[in-house]
Amino acid sequence: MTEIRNNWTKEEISEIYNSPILDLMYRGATVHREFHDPQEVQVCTLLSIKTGGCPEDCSYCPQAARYHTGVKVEKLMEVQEVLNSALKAKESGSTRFCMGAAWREVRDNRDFDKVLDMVKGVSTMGMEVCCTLGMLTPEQAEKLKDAGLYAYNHNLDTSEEHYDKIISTRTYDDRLDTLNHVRKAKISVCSGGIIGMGESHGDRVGMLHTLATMEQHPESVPVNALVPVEGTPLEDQPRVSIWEMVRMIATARIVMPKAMVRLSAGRVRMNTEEQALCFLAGANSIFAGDTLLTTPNPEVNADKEMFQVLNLKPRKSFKNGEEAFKLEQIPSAM
Ligand code: SAM
Ligand code: DTB
Ligand code: SF4
Repeated sequence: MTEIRNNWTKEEISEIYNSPILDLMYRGATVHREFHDPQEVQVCTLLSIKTGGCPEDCSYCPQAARYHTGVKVEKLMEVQEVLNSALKAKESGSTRFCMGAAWREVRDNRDFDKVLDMVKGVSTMGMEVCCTLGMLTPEQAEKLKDAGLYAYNHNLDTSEEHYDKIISTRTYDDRLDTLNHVRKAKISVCSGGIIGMGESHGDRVGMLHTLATMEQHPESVPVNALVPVEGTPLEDQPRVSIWEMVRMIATARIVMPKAMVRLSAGRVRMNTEEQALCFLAGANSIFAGDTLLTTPNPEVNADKEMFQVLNLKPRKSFKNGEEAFKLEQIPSAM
């Protein structure tokens, strides 16, 4: 029986990450089978509710106002438009709907009130509703929780050491603070990162170490491969090999056995065989739909075919319902 540990050392995680690839995949697959149904993959949909014009300088991001990327700046979408999209996502089989805004932080204004209405609306549709809106105060986290928010995405993106080479307009501690506010508001935590931004293997291990030594692991860990976008400082980064993606996924699975490990950005450059390796290693979620937030994603039909070929079935929503309940019971999260 594998125990859930929060006392991993960097050396232990590094040893796992650097183990022979077939051993690593086998171990990831084994832990995966102990905690999850390996045939199940959760299908999620992303919607960019507020696109572009962001004041931050994240070097990977096509939505930062300071880079010339061709992303058109748009104001916050209307509530009804968002609810229509959510309904379509549900009808096409998604069980989690994530709304993203190109904001540095949430401000207490009419736009936030609209987002609260969007959250209320989507949560009544029976999907897991997630938001990614930048930094939050404890009070804003509470308001989102009261509106019915199930999960909040806020990625660490990379290691603490590499962070200031990627982003200068906020700190790693800012990121951790928001994650704490989310946890305290009893919202499910979604936090992961991106590989392929010039980081070392040690940086990848460092990021996983930060996540895996949190008092409570994030319930959801997205692993993104950089989608290099013309006009961003990282436009010329070489593509990461599939083996690096597999290493990252298997290590995340082994050190955070219960988490949903999400094969996120970068699938558009992977074939079915490569994605199969990721599922084998422990990934159990994808984003479906022709676009992620602003960049392309595999066609819905191609994903349907992949599910058939790999005998995968979409996972139902709220299978971690009991986890959400447990969150209420943790005194330190009060
Ligand atoms: N503005 C909010 C924030 O930064 O937290 C929410 C939206 S932001 C676009 C959400 C996440 O998308 C980022 O944390 C990053 O991990 C991921 N992302 C953005 N651009 C990406 C890219 N080109 N390739 C891979 N992942 C990317
Ligand atoms: C995450 O880790 N990946 C998703 C979701 N969380 C919000 C976003 C990927 C965005 C890729 C770049 C784009 O499409 O703009
Ligand atoms: Fe803004 Fe988020 Fe993009 Fe950074 S990742 S530039 S905060 S939208």
